[in-house]
Amino acid sequence: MSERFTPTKDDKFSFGLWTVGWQGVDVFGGAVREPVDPVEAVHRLAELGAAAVTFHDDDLVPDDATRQATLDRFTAALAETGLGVEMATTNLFGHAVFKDGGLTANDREVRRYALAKVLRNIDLAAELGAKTYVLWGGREGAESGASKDVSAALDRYKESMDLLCGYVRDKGYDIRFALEPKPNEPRGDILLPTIGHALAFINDLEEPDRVGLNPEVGHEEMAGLNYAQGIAQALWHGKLFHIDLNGQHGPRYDQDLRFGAGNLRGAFWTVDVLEGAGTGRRYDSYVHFDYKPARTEDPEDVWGTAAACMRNYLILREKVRAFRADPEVVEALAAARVDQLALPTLGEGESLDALRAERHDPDELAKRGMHFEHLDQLAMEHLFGVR
Ligand code: DIG
Ligand code: MN
Ligand code: MN
Repeated sequence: MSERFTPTKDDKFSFGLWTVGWQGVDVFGGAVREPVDPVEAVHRLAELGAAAVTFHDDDLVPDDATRQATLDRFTAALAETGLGVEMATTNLFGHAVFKDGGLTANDREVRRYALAKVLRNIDLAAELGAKTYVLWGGREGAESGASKDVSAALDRYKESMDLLCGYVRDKGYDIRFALEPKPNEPRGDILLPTIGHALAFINDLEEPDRVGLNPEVGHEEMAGLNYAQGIAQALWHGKLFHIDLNGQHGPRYDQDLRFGAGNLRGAFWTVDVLEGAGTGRRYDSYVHFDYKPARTEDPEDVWGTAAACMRNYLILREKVRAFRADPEVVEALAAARVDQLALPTLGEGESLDALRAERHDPDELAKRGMHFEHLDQLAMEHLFGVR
């Protein structure tokens, strides 16, 4: 493979242990691959050029009997490779106890167990230097209306988030929380299903500044939404704390394809937004992948899929930079009046009366073409690799 798209730690790529460790299970079939030792994952990902790893508690320390020995081996591997732990999260979805969720389970004892499980892994996250703690409420939801009092569930979600923020504050941990929306699967309908729902929820927390988003490509696309537009709004709110990149072909089951292997145009615009998209509001945290190597792949192929996630990002980043630097694109952006959108509608010190006194001819205004298709064709030709 060419040196041109070889990742380095400066690219800040990171992977969940559960990704390369995915055993290929699906609803209709069991494991096709053996579990991957977290220590092997650290070494292999470091060799591929990743900068960090992330984990659920159960990915790394599933039981107390081996907890300390595993942590000793894991931290030794981090030291040997220079890989960091940039994010951690809790598995509140795998064990049967969470069949009706964790933090919003109807069963109060389950909620208390879930909260304690999160608190324990926050301590470990802080110990390992993670600065982001993700909460994906995959089981927080329902299949039927009467079974879940949504208002009460949101009260409990808020209660938990406020308690967790208070805990991090009192402990002095340098950790921020990132909520990960998803519309459905495994629950029929999941609470906080999209970026918009999660942003609104965060506003009602006691310490909203401690909570942001970890949007995943496939989850917004499952809801029929535009991921690039969603993360642009999250950036606008100052809430894009983390990202889960992967691939998805629109509204269907959660495919968790390697990055770039789903909606490729969407991946191009996603990288454009993350890189600053001309607006300068760029994402400067880890480029994290949450994908699942296909069931068809053998253990060695899995590492190739991880390399491909990073390679696809670097290829698209080069294309996006070429697009933004292309003089014909600069011209086409001006013709599309994209720069005019950055101008306040009301002039400095201008009164609304002055604005209302202006006379406009809407029929004349309507004749102004926007030339968007030419601009989009240029983008596609960069994506095709012919510019
Ligand atoms: C699934 O999209 C979720 C879980 O893998 C995990 O809780 C989170 C981590 O980013 N994404
Ligand atoms: Mn995810
Ligand atoms: Mn997913």
